[in-house]
Amino acid sequence: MTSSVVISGSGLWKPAHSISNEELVTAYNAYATRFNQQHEIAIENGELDSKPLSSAEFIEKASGIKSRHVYVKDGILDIDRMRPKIPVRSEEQLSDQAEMAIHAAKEALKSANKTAADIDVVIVSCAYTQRSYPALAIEVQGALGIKGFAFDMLVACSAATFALHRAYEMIAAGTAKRVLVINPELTTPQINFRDRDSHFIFGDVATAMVIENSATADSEHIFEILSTKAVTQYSNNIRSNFGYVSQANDVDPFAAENLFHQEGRKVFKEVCPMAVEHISEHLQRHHLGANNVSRWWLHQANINMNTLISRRLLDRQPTLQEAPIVLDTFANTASAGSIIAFHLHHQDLQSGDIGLLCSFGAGYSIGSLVLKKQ
Ligand code: CO8
Repeated sequence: MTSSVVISGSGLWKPAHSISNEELVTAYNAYATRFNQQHEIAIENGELDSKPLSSAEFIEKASGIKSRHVYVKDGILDIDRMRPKIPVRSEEQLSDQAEMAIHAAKEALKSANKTAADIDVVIVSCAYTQRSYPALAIEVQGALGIKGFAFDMLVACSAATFALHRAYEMIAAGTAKRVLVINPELTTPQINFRDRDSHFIFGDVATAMVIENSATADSEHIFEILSTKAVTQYSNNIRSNFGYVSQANDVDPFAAENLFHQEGRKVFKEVCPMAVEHISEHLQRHHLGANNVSRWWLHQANINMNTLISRRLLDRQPTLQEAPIVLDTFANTASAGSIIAFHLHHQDLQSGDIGLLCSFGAGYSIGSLVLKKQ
């Protein structure tokens, strides 16, 4: 039997805390109402814009999101703070994101039927890392007792799929035996909870996958990676300007313009056709049509985006079994969304079934993998 590159296990860790749309909107509206009262005269004189009120109904209709998991809830709903209160850890302690990563990594190792001794590469890939160095991946490698090498990768919402591409290439080239790809998406510290347009979008979570050669894979659910495809196209429509140069710029690194912000409608209009074209071309590479795909593990930013993309591909509305939605309870978890969808919805597939894993988001960036159940 010829060898191939496979996903042999996956893991998911979700924080114990969650916030419903109603809780989030109550806090935001209390903040906005107080702001408008405090600045009544400046608003009347046209010197300041009033803060518009948010609505739980709008959020669910526009995005499909009902609630989100958060690493730390304390502080987010406090209208005098409106950001999570994450206690600082000493340099001797495990960092927050490394801890999140390890939870997901352990589950992925278990489901792949592997131990830390079997892994020789660790990639931590996500939208943000909480420091520049030492790499979180090396911290995770050390904490798990993994030999070999480790590195971090940042590609916003496509960080997970792009890291899977690197893992696939390393296994195919024989430069690694087994790669652990982990996505600790700690998004809440970068959310502007005072911004009505984006306060509801994100949640925190960690996911992980083990990639190896089929010759060594012996887990219950094994998915061959038939191929990978990536594309990027520069856009200013989703930005986070927070960065290490802020000190030299003499700007507040946490000012609104440096936190996550986007032109959501433009993103929607521009990314959906890109994703449809990308996925069609990727499937054509294998002489497959959309109707040959049994499972769509799509990026989880907005239910209306997923509906539009899958309708254009299939010429019909897919069932929830075909194209699972997890963003209702997880919200947008940056690069982890499609991996959560895979993790929770792959066990029922039969040998030979085809699945498509795809992320799309900031950059813009799109990454996909065509998978076949063994
Ligand atoms: N409550 C009530 N009304 C609202 C609210 C609210 N919370 N927010 C906006 N409105 C209003 C608007 O002001 C507008 O009013 P008006 O018509 O009077 O101007 C009206 O509702 C409609 O607004 P929109 O047209 O903006 O509403 P949409 O239907 O487009 O929905 C969405 C907004 C949900 C943001 C939608 O556009 C969307 O999801 N777009 C796709 C965006 C996307 O996928 N972005 C990817 C971001 S993630 C990424 O790639 C980076 C990951 C990095 C991680 C970051 C961690 C922090």
